Amino acid sequence: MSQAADRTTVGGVGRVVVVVPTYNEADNVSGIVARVRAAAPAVDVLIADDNSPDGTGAVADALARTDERVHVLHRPGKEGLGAAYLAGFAWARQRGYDAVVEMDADGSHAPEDLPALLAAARDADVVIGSRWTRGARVVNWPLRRLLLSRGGNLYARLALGMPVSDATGGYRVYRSTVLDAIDLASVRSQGYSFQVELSRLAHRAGVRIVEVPITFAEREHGDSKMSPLIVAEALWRITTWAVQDRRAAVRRPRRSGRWP
Ligand SMILES: Nc1nc2c(ncn2[C@@H]2O[C@H](COP(=O)(O)OP(=O)(O)OP(=O)(O)O)[C@@H](O)[C@H]2O)c(=O)[nH]1
Ligand SMILES: [Mg+2]
Repeated sequence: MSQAADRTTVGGVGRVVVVVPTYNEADNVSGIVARVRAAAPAVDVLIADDNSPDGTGAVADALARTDERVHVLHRPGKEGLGAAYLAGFAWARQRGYDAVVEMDADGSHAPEDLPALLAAARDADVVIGSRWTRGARVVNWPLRRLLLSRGGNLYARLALGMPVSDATGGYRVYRSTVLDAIDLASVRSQGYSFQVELSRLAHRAGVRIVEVPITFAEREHGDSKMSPLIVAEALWRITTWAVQDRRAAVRRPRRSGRWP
């Protein structure tokens, strides 16, 4: 492999872009991009900004002007995390990337964990940076957020039958083949149920999903976009999918030898 190829590909994975959705992250975006570029120099970065009123888009443009590996997708207005990621995935697929990483801008997902996620992606189709697997750490999270995440994940796992400990987590690697295999046009989630919906679609597609422990830290700057509406959307969608799955299971013919 030539030196130029070495600088633009991740061994065993290929060309990788980290999609960072932003809404009012002007105080965070420069730091997170610098940390990504230092931790994983071979990856590109795409900031998907929803016309943040605090000027995040202009900060992102300034970063892109000084680093050709940094790109910006300006979207007209706030449409939620799911829509921003779908636009970022489409951007990456149009440009032939082999893998797409999801990462929050607020520092909760440590870029320093990225090499471990990318290493796991050599033998997996989806890698989930997990808060709830052995070796993971959650730092500075208030009790109500811990309970919400543990409870939400327990409900998602039981209701949907997925062997995933952190189905709501948003620090992930998707190989592009997975994004090609699942029907992204069917995705309706706006908030963080987007992560559960993609976990479900990947699980149903039968791809290899692995979890890697991460150190997750509470954001230091800016405001959370988490809201009761986002929690309600997740609960409602998970319940709807669970009912659909059970109905489909009832309709499927039995495989037992006792029945023709
Ligand atoms: N483009 C875009 N990004 C968003 C939107 N909503 C949230 N984000 C980004 O998605 C990431 C996660 O959002 P957070 O507000 O940190 O939500 P969270 O991590 O679930 O909640 P906290 O743990 O409280 O921080 C951050 O980088 C946000 O800026 C949106 O509507 N559009
Ligand atoms: Mg956050």
